[in-house]
Amino acid sequence: MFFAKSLISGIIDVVSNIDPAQFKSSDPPPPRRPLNFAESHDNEEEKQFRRVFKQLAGEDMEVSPCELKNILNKVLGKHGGLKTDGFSIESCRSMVAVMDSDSTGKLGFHEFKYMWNNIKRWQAVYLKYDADGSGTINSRELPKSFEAAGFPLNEQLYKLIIRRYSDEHGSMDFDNFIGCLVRLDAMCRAFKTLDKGNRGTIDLDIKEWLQLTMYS
Ligand SMILES: [Ca+2]
Ligand SMILES: [Ca+2]
Ligand SMILES: [Ca+2]
Repeated sequence: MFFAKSLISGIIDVVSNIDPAQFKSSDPPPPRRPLNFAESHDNEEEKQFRRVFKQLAGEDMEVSPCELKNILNKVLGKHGGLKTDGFSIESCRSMVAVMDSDSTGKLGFHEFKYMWNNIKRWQAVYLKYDADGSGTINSRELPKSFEAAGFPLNEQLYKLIIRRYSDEHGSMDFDNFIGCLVRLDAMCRAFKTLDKGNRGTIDLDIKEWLQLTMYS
């Protein structure tokens, strides 16, 4: 009982001095539309992205957690300036879950493109705010990098994130950084969707709470 009490008051402490209006979670992915790979209004870049997506996603035209893992490890692990021990299947399952707005269990073109653009942006943030050039984001570098990514949090939340995503020396490597931001972005979007009157609070019953937390 004591544990539960202190846990809850801890959460309330953390939440009470946070203003969700400050968070710049990116716009949600546009609703699913029929995939027609010759959409006439596409510019060259979009066409190229569609071609690449077709190859990555395979016959079902959707990116599964396993496909996502291969893509991320192939493409992102190659950058010399960042350290990573590779994206795990568990972290890819989590990223797919929080991005899967149409509940197919995989990422369709728009869901994938949205996440990919965010990852590219956050990769640039990671490299820029790795001030000591260690290839990882330490606890001093974390606040500025998260602010630059659009999420000014408070000290308590940074501590909690370090506990969950960093190693025992407080350093966050690239796959953890991306996994954390994909989740943070998705959770902020979920909050904004549920907070219909922009009151800064939401009401959830147990089923809604579990729906939100168990598929993430
Ligand atoms: Ca696939
Ligand atoms: Ca999906
Ligand atoms: Ca560093």
